[in-house]
Amino acid sequence: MNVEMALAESKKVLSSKRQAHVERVTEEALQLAKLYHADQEQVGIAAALHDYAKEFDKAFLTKTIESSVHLPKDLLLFNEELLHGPAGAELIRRKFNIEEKNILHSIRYHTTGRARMSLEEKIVFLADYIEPGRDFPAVYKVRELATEDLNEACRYSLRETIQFLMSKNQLIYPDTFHAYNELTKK
Ligand code: DGI
Ligand code: FE
Ligand code: FE
Ligand code: FE
Repeated sequence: MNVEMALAESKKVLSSKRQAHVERVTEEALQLAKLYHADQEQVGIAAALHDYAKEFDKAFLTKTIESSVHLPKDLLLFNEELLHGPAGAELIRRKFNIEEKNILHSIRYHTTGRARMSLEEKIVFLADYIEPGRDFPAVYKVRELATEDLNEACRYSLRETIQFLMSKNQLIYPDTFHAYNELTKK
C-alpha cells in the first residue's frame, strides 16, 4: 500500500464530493507531516483512508464493530458519527492487511481523538478539521495554530467540538474528553 493506492481505494467507495474532501485532507496532512517531521507514508495512507467507511450503512458499521476483537462496544451507544473511524480501521486491517498501528490508530481515532495520540494521529486528526474546504468560525484560528503548535491546535479544536456538541445537547464520547484533558493539563 502507498498513498496513491490508498487514494484509489477510497475513490472506489466514496462519492466524488467526499473523495474531494479526502484528497484535501491528504494534502493538508502531508504538509503538516513535513512541517513536524512525521512519517510521510503513514500519514498519507491514513489520511487517504480516514473516511473509507463514511458512506457504508449503519447496519454494516455496527456489524463490523460488533465482530471486532479490537473495538470497544460502547461506540454503539453514542453518536452514529463515531462509527466510521473505528469500523474503517477494522475494515482496512482486514481488506488490505495493514497492521501498522500508527495508520490504524490515525484512522480509528480521527473523529474523537484520544489521550496519548502519536504525532501521526494528531496530524490526521487536525488535517481533517482544517482542510481548505472547511469553513466555520474556529477553523481560521486552528489553521494558524496548526503551523505554530500542533498540541495547542488539537486542544483548541477539541474544545470547539466539545462546546459545539454540548450546545446541541449531543452526547460526547469519553475519548474526546480524555484528549482535551491531556492537552490542557500543564
Ligand atoms: O467524517 P468527517 O465529516 O470528515 O469528520 P469527522 O469524522 O471528524 O466527524 C466529525 C463529526 O462528528 C463532527 O460533526 C462532530 C461529530 N461527533 C459526534 N460525536 C462526537 C463527535 N466528535 C467528537 N470529537 N467526539 C464525539 O463524541
Ligand atoms: Fe470522518
Ligand atoms: Fe475530525
Ligand atoms: Fe474526514
